[in-house]
Amino acid sequence: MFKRISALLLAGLTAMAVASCGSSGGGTTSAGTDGGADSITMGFSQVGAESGWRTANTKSVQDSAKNAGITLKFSDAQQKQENQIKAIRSYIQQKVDVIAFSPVVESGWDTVLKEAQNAKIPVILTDRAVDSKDTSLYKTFLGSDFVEEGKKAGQWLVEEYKDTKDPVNIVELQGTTGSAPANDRKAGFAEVIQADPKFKIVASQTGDFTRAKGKEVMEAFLKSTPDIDVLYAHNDDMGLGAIEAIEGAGKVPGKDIKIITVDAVKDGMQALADGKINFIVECSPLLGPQLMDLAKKVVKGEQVPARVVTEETTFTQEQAKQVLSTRQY
Ligand code: GYE
Repeated sequence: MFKRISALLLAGLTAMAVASCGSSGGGTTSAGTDGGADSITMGFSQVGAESGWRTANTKSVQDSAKNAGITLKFSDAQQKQENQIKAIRSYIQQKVDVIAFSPVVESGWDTVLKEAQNAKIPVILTDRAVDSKDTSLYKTFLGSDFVEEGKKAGQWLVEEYKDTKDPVNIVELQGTTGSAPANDRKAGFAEVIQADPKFKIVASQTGDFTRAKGKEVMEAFLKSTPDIDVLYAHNDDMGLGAIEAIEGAGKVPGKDIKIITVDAVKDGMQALADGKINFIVECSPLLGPQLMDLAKKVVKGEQVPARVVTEETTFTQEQAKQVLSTRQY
């Protein structure tokens, strides 16, 4: 009898704990699967839904939280820093156990990060970095090395044009202005190609990491800039938008204009396999599992590395054909 009562009591308490975990508002909330007394609540402020990369990243974070038994409070900032700051403040107010976010731009985070620190809530940066001098404001930064990605794009170009002395006119579609991937992919690429003066960036503008803006800006480039040899787009989506513009102008993408992009999402890989893109530098969005592991550790107060770099590769057209059918995102 006693055993039965205590079992019922335990079941009741567990149900209450699960309910209280999943009930508080703010963004889409999904309850964790273990829900016990030591379950963790994470507030996650996502950049937006601007690209295929971002969609895959969001899914990875949400699925991994579920698998790890972490209760996730998720919000989408629609590419606006002010929305991210609001979300972080609301997570502080709700006293979540850990805050993770992908900062849309690099600058302007010190005040809100200080607020989290004062509230003793650990912060994890995922995907994109901040330029805060005080690195004690966050526990770790998990994501790609964007400078390295830019260098890989540049190295392919140098190799591709190694037998010509003629000028190579490049147009560049930059990511979101002020974002770490836009700054770093630009810098890494420039560093490699500047070794040879035949490479000239003849136009460079932001396409905000979206397909629509990529198309619009490429249309403008095609009108204003004769003789474009190469397009370097900081992500697949802008490259895919630009392909529409190039075809609309009666040119053949991948032949008349060679195209290099970054990400390697499925649509990008399809265009690469089809010969419309020439080279893709991979940037993995599947950060969820590592993020959840790091979150568990920082909540327990364990030491974690200050920087966790994602492992990535590159793809040629032939390689894209081989892996396309097994590409997850
Ligand atoms: O490359 C782009 C996305 O921050 C690495 O953001 C991410 C970038 C990614 O919109 O497609």
